[in-house]
Amino acid sequence: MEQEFQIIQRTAVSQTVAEMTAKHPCYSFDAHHKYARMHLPVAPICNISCNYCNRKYDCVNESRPGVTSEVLNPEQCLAKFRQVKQDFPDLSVVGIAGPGDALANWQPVKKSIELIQAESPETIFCLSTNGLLLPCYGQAIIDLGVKHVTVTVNAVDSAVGAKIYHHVLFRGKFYTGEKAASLLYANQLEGIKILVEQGVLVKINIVMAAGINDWHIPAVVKKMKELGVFMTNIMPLIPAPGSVFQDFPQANRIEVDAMRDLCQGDIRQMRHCRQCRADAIGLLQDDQSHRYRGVVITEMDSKEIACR
Ligand code: CLF
Ligand code: SF4
Repeated sequence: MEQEFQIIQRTAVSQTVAEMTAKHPCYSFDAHHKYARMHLPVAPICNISCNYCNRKYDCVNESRPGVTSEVLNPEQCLAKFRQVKQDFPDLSVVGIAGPGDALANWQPVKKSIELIQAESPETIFCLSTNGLLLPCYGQAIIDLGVKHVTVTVNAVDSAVGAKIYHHVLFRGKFYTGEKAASLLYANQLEGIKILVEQGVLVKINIVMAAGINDWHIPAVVKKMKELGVFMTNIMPLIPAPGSVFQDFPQANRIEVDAMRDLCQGDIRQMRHCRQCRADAIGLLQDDQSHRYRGVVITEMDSKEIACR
């Protein structure tokens, strides 16, 4: 059977990116036992509203709804990075996965990355986004040297998307229904193309919601394959209390695995995702974030979130 590193080499644009990816605990199954990642909770604002989200919690596109993360500024992120790096010599990746959207908070995100890059050029950076602002910031992400970006794409059809997204706020305008869903999807498409064309390895997260988009997921995966993404990560919906979907059943492991098996023929499937927190730290299977909390600037407050 083909070894994982050979598969990565085939997809990555260069040997350097392949070697980085082999140390990325989410992009490489083999790496997740050995290499740690840390998330910088530097992105509190979100610009869309997913029906499975309650903004009192972290972004559900990458996280399990739980207690709210603290939010740090870039200097605090650097201080926290220094501390964590000392404790985890195998820390390979610094990611930004909320608690809102990485690109809706671009200035602090960029500054945090630059501060850490200056001190630790070997660190791999990773961003997670809903993709709405990818056409605006795709080139800036590339210029910053980020090679790993996750985009959550739950639908490639505006009628399906309209059941998942309550609204989208873009360039000062508020969109709902199919208009919101088609705008989001158009921007995701444009943004993913920009990234893939310039050698960024794009991972697609798909939240599987029973009766809403589960039947549609194979079509999403096929479209993402066409765009040249690296892998898809089909994740079960975890209904956040207080969200529109709070009473929806959560897909069980067998259903999610069956969907991954179905889509495996099209594209590589991530199967070791832990739906971790916006301030997660450590090996995927052994989160140590509780040891590093305490520098709180603002508790997440829905009144402070731009899109609500
Ligand atoms: Fe973080 Fe996400 Fe980067 Fe990984 S998490 S920004 S790609 S470094 Fe990983 Fe966590 Fe799953 Fe995300 S296990 S929720 S896939
Ligand atoms: Fe919530 Fe925004 Fe993440 Fe959707 S993209 S789950 S609305 S934080």
